Amino acid sequence: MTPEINGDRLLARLEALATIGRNRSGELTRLALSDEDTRARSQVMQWLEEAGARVWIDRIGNIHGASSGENAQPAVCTGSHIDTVINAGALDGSYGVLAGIELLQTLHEQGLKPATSIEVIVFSNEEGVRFTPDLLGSRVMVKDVSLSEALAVESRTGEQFGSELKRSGSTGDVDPWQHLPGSFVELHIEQGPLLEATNNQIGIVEGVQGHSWWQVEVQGQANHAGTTPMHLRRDAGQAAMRLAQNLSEHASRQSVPAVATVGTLSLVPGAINVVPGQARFTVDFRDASADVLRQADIRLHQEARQLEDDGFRVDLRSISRAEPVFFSADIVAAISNAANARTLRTLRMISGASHDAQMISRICPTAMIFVPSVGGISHHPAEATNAADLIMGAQILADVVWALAN
Ligand code: HGY
Ligand code: MN
Ligand code: MN
Ligand code: MN
Repeated sequence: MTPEINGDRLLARLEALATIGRNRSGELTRLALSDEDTRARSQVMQWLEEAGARVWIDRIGNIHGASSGENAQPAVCTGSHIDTVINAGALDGSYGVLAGIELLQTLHEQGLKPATSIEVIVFSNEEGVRFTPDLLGSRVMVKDVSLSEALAVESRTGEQFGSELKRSGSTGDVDPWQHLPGSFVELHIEQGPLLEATNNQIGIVEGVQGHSWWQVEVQGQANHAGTTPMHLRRDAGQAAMRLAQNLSEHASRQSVPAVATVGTLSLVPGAINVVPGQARFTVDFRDASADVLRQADIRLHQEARQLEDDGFRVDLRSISRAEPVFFSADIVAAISNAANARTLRTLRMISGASHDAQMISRICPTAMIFVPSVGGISHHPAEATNAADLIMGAQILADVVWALAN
């Protein structure tokens, strides 16, 4: 028998979690290990305890909550993250975490014990906004990044990840790789338009596209904006915008899902009447093909060389990279079976966003479940999913995890 989750409790908790980190103007921001994230972490640990889970934190700050099973097999794991981007929506990450906790709580209340234990993992610093690279908790778990490297990562304002972990009281003494999942299923909102556009209820995610993130610095010559003739300028702002435009056009000429985004840009000194002497910006490339992703990197280097030929100095620094992954056919089949059993309309798809599941898939059979995003909006306050879809997605997660654990 599959346990039936309590959808109303899930919705109420999503709402409660979304009040943590909301400022007076109504904006929700919980950057990794900020005071807001720290408060949300305590709340989530409290809910895990209420769900009867054994709760611990590992040395990179991932929170674990496990319900013990009859056997000693590695746990069937689920989970996601509760850190957010700036001015975020309420669902990205939080939904998967709270749906996992809802399953544990349901089992606890109904006195159901799985054969293999079921565990919820709340990964630290998934978003990578305050501390780059992203997916830090899962990267350390699978040894994509070493623990010491991760603890030494610094934010743009100079705080160290390790010190912030201590400050937030989030340091555990278990190595993240000491206790690994036997399988992993992550539930998430789609964050894109496909499910809604095709009128489907559940996305069966077969893989995640890769990403390559860069920090770029263009050095020109600052000068007086009124007196410096156009042909005598070395305007770093103009150069950066030209480069950004070329990357964007290049991505547009590739086939979907190739994308290129310049999401941050700052000009130095940053004054209305000064030709910018320096431009700093980030580039986010994504593609489902490792080859196309590499081509995008090469393109960036070619564009940088072109600017250098024009008299600028360009510095390129790779700040995060993840290769495209393809998920386990077995877990994908388990999701498909669960959705079919409830006669839901499903779509097989590749995730455009990054997720901890793409790291965890290196060490155990993994796949993801998506629910529709209204208007395809995410990383934005308007991020939304219909209540019925949220509840159904969480029930499918429960069905799949329960099936895998028994
Ligand atoms: O940026 C991403 O794809 C994710 O939301 N971390
Ligand atoms: Mn996100
Ligand atoms: Mn997310
Ligand atoms: Mn002057």
